[in-house]
Amino acid sequence: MDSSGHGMRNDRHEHYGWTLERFILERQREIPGATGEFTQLFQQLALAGKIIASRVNQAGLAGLLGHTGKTNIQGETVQKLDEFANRTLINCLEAGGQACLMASEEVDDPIPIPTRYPKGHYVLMFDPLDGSTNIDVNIPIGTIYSVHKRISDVPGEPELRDCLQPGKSQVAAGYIVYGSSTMFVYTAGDGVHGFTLDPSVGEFFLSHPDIKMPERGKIYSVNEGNQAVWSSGVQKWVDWLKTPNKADGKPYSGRYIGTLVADFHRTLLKGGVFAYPADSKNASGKLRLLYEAAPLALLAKHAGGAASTGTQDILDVQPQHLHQRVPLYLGSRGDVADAVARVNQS
Ligand code: AFP
Repeated sequence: MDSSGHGMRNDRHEHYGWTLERFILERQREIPGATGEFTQLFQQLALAGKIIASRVNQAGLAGLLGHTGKTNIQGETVQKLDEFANRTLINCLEAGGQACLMASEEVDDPIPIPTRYPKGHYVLMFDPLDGSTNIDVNIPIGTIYSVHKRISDVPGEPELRDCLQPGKSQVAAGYIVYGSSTMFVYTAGDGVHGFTLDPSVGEFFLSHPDIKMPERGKIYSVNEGNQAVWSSGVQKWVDWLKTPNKADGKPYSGRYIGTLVADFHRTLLKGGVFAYPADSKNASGKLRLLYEAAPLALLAKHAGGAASTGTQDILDVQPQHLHQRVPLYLGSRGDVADAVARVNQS
C-alpha cells in the first residue's frame, strides 16, 4: 500500500484503468457527507480540457491560429484559441449545477451562472489558455483553474467577495498542460496528482500519483530580457544563480518557456525556481494572483514546495480586485527561500 492509502503502488501498470473520474470519486467517498458535487465539477473540467486539447492539436488545420482582433482586460491581444478555450470552459461548467460563480482572465467581471441552471457551492476561476503568445509557434500552453467555496449567504446571489478569497482558502486547484501529451494535474489538499490523456480512449489516466517537488533543483526560470528593469536585489540573485559556486561547483541551468503552466510543470517534476519579479515598470510584476499565482502556489505547497511574492507567502495574499497582479517566486522550498533572502538584499 502506498502513502495514498488506496492500495496503489508507484507502478504504472498498477494504475492502469484509474481514470481521473474514478480517482476523484474514490477519494470523495472517504469524505463523510460528500455529495458528489466536487467529482462532477472535475468531470466538467476534464471534459473542457479534452475539447480544448483536441482543438489545440488541430489548430493549424482548423483555422484557429492567429488573433481575433480584440484586446482583453489585461490589454493583451485575444487569440482565437483564447476565445475558444474561454467559451468551452464556460459552456461546460455553467450548466453542471456545481458552480455558483466563475471568473476568467478573459472576462472583465465575474461570470454569473444563467438563471435557467441550478447553482452549486463552488466558485471557479480560470486562465483559459495560459501562454497564448506561444500558440502560433507550437509551444506548450495550458489552462489554470482555482476552486473556492462560496462565502456569501445562501440563498442570494453570489458576490464579488466569493472570488476575492486568499489562496489558502482554495479547496482545489490545478492545470491542464497541452504539451507533447496533455496532462491534468490537481490538488484537493491531499497530494498533487497527474493524469495523462490517452487520446485514443478519450480519458485522463493516472500517470503521476502523489507528486513531490525536490527540496532543491538545478534550474532557474525567469525572463532575463527584463534585467534592466529589475531591482538590484533581483539582479544579484540571478547573477548568483549563474555563478558556479554551488556545492557541486556548477551554476544553475536556465530554462524559460514563457508559458507559466509549462515552466511550472517542469519545476514541479524536476525542482528549481520560477520567477516573475516586480520591476521598475510593473510594481506588481505581470502574473495574475487569482488564476495564475494562487492555484500554482497551492499545488507547490501540497507537493512540498513554496510560493512567495518576495515578502509574503502567495497563499496569504488577500486579493483586492479580480485581475490583480503579483510578483511571483515559485518552486522548490530551498530555492524559493534563497530567492526571498537574496532579492531583499540591497
Ligand atoms: P501570454 O498568455 O500573453 O502569452 O502570457 C503568458 C504569461 O502570462 C505566463 O504564462 C508567462 O509565464 C508569462 O506571461 C510570460 O511573460 P513574458 O513574455 O513577459 O516573459
